[in-house]
Amino acid sequence: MSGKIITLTRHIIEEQRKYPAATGKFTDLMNDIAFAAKIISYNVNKAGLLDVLGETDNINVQGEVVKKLDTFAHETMVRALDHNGHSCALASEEEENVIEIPDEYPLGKYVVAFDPLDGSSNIDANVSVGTIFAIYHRVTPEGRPGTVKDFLQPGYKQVCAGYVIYGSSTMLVYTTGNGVYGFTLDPSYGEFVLSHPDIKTPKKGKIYSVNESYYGFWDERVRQYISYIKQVDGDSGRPMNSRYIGSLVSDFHRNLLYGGIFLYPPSTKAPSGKLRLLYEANPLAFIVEQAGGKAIDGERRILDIVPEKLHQRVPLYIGSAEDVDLLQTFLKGKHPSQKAAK
Ligand code: AHM
Ligand code: MG
Repeated sequence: MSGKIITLTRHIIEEQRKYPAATGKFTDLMNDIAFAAKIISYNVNKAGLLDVLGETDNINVQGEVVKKLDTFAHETMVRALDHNGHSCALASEEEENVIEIPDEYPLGKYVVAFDPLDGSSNIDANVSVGTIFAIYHRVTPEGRPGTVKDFLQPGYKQVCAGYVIYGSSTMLVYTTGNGVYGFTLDPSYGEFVLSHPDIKTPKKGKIYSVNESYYGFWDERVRQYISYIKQVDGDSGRPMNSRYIGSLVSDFHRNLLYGGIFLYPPSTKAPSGKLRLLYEANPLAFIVEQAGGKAIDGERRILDIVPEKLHQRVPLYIGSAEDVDLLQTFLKGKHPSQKAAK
């Protein structure tokens, strides 16, 4: 053991030193996200104790009932990020419009889009939930508040993407395009400590994660793929193993470490799927690609999609490269087993 403890702050500072033009603003911004994550983590962990569970009367922009902890996580992120002069606007799953920086605070060169507490419908059952974030450079002129235009950039332009998973331990995983790094929160001294350096996802995995109750609402080709990976054929490693928590960060995190594929296909009920491009699909796509995996919407690379709306939904197929490739072969109708079925 080297005895070297690398905290998140140290890691970011050392990474930023590689860029002589770095101003320190990005380091500040990441520290603010980490601070928010610690507060959210603390509150998620004691949720049942503090009577913070249960539903508020509000309906969010997606038409879903907002849990109290969603609201808390949203407010925590906004309060942590709005005053340090690194951002010119924020966007949250819980807020229909772009969140402006209050007049009394300086404006910065970044925008941050986030899902403050993803998977929150599972919280009452103690299932792991997460915060997902994506950071971009603004594209509108400096000195003025940011606008929605700053957020409607394709995912490959992300400066940084990450998530925090509030699980059996709290972990922050992020990339700036130089590999994927995971930090585990040490609750005794409140620091994120590097525990997973340079995460790589297996080229091929064993796990598939999808809400199979929608089977009857999917396109035939998606059904054919799912039927195929469930067939018994030891030589090709089938059947694959089904794992679905219904909490994106948890499903994604497990598959990132173990290998496999997560699917949220379009259906006749939800023609664009359910997940949101800006603060769910894009950040996870950036991370998976940096870990050697792939993410597509069925036809396109997720990171190439130019968003049209802040809360745009997108079908998502994400995971190990070979598993995503196989799925794509099915979506194109080009797998030999599909011809045999005709
Ligand atoms: P949320 O952002 O309202 O929490 O919804 C997103 C969640 C994801 O975490 C998860 O992957 C998905 O919804 C599960 O959806 P479904 O219940 O349709 O399988
Ligand atoms: Mg969400």
